Amino acid sequence: MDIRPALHAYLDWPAHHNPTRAAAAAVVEALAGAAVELARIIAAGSLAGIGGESGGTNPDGDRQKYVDLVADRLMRDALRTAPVAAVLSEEAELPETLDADAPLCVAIDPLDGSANLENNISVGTIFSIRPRGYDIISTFFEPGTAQCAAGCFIYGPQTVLVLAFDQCVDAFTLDPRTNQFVLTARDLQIPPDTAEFAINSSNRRHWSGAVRGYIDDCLAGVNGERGHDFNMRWIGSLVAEAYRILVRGGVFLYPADARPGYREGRLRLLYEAHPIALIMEWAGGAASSGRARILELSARTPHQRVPLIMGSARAVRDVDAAHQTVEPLFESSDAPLFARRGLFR
Ligand code: FBP
Repeated sequence: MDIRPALHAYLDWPAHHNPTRAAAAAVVEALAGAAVELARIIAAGSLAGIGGESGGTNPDGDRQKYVDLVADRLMRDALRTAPVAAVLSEEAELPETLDADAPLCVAIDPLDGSANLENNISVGTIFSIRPRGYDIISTFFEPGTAQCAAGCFIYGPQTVLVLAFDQCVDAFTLDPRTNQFVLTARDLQIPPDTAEFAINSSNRRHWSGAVRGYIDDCLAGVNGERGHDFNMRWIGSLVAEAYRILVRGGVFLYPADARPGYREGRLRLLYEAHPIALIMEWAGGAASSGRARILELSARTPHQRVPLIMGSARAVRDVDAAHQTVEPLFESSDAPLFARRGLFR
């Protein structure tokens, strides 16, 4: 007999003890409903008739695909049915107020890495849930420790929900026969040590000395400071990288680099780094900018970027240590993140 609970049963059980938890459960369920529909559309690929670019750009200037807009609409519509005061989406300039009296705020990347779809590579929806503060908009500018739950849907060979909830990280697989997410891995734990790193090394010449030093040591293998050989992976899809790390450990780096527009890294703090950092930490791993714990950072703008190093705790600690011993490459930069009163000083 299959005794693995479906998402609804998993979320339902102690809901009445804690109103914030019950509200967060309702948000997760609403998003899961939208994810079922989005998974169906993604699986149909060009047959779904939403390939190609919409002609618009998102607030970061990335060209939007039709499927980005479809994902945004699906997730927003779902959140309207849940106790959500405001939603901040990657696809819109500013947060949208839904029900000002509702207890939660949600930041969401409706379809992360949509460029990967052309190559049939896994993509995802990433979400971050936090209790609404007195002022709705300022809620989004609280540090990542304010999150009460977070997760990501991965649309790949299987559609999987990774959920950080009740201080625990569990994984659910979408059963296409019932359209239900079913618990398939409980209490994921990231091994503290790893022999696998992930970085886009085509940017090596733009990296800081700290990142270059760390990766050079990994590449030196048994002859380097780490004392063992490393394997390398780079999928170019944040949710897929995070899931691999949850399953078998590893360290992922998307650092700041010297390219124009990358002085604060590439990934967005509110709907990429914060939720993924919560997942990492609750699974026993770590997430850092190299200079600070991601969960202690607050955004100054809705679409703020941040360097992200995440994964096995000791590897993240080693990257942090490299940042402490090597002078920052961007010392003279006027980028706020590195300025004297920036986030990291
Ligand atoms: P978008 O948010 O712009 O869709 O892209 C994010 C992302 O695809 C991440 O998932 C991935 O980690 C990163 O970009 C890859 O970046 P690059 O192409 O610079 O290696």
